[in-house]
Amino acid sequence: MGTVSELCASSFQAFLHPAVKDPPPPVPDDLTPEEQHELENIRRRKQELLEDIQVWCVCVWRRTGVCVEEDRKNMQRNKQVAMGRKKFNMDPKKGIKFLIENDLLKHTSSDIAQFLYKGEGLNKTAIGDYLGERDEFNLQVLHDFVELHEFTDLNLVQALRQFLWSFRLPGEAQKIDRMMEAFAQRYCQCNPGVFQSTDTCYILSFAIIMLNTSLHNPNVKDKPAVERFISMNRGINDGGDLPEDLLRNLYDSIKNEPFKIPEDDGNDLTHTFFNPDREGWLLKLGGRVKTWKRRWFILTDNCLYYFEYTTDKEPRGIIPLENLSIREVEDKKPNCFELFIPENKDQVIKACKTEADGRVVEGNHTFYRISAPTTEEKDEWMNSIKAAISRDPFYEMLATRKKKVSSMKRH
Ligand code: 4IP
Repeated sequence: MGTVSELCASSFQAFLHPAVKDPPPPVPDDLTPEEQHELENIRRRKQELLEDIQVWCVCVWRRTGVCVEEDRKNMQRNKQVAMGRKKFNMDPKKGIKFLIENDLLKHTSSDIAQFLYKGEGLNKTAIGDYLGERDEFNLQVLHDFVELHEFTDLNLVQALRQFLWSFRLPGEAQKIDRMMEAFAQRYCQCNPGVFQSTDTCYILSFAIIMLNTSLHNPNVKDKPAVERFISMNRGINDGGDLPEDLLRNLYDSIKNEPFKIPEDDGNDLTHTFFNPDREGWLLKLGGRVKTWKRRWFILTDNCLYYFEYTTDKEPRGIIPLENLSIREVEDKKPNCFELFIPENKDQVIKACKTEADGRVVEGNHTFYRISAPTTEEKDEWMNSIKAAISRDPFYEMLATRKKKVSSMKRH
């Protein structure tokens, strides 16, 4: 006996190409009329069954045919989605464009937000980069993305944990500002009445992130106690104080469990907000007179100080890093880098120095060229200085908001 599929195949062939019907075999005449009648019934039934089988086989064939086609299409689609994800991880905008062009994603902010929120196979740094973009469409995606988070009845630390885990916060201050603003708005929308304003929520969120760093980064020696956390956040609720219980709970939550940062490669929030200060010997080129001097450098408080000896109490010079940029440069001296004012060649950098007679005067440098003893030290100094430079806007952002909320009390 043939298999079902063989039977189907032959029946199907028979259905498509019906053979010229042979006349039915004669009914044996040694049968009784009842038996002859029975035989005819059996033959008719057989014929009906054969026809049913043929119809059934066509359906099966059609269905199987469609399935195969659908499987093929699905496989193709999955392949393209995987390719889209890869492209997204390398270049988020290109990846989204590819997915839209191939009808794998609708060109609407809500569909893209869903795609990012689901995040399947997506790199969280790439998600953060896409959400941080400033154009109108991306801002709408950011808005829709944040709306997908459900923060109702979560305390601020729980909500931050969820939010900061859904993508990797980019390092750029303006991007962080937009994202944290969107977060604060959503949190207040889900939990009306907890804070007087979204600014309060925003400021407290930053305070919590910084607390996380202070408590869990081994480079930060000064671990604030809960009282300090409470006093640091005085007056942030539109001029009034937040309930102490609420602040204590948030403090304990962070103390007991640090934030988890996606794709933690060491360049995390901890490093964004607090960088361990650096000190060491470097060579510095003079301003007007181009002589190299070996100086003891200390990086702290967003300034670079240099001393003649490590034991000197007064620095020979102070370079505030605000508004400066840093780049690697080639020189006869090895491992050189330079501090400069971006897009400005001739402007003298705001800095001060101590003259030989003890007078403190303004510096004369349009750039500060510095040489490190080794490539590694050059990289470390450059990274620390870069972080110190980029750290400043956070404080500015926060200071602006703090001013705003504390002024509310007076009006
Ligand atoms: C000096 O050269 C030193 O390099 C000074 O560095 C430097 O001041 C002077 O720059 C430069 O003229 P001489 O000692 O050979 O005279 P330091 O102060 O570390 O000794 P900076 O501003 O780099 O501190 P000008 O710009 O003053 O010429």
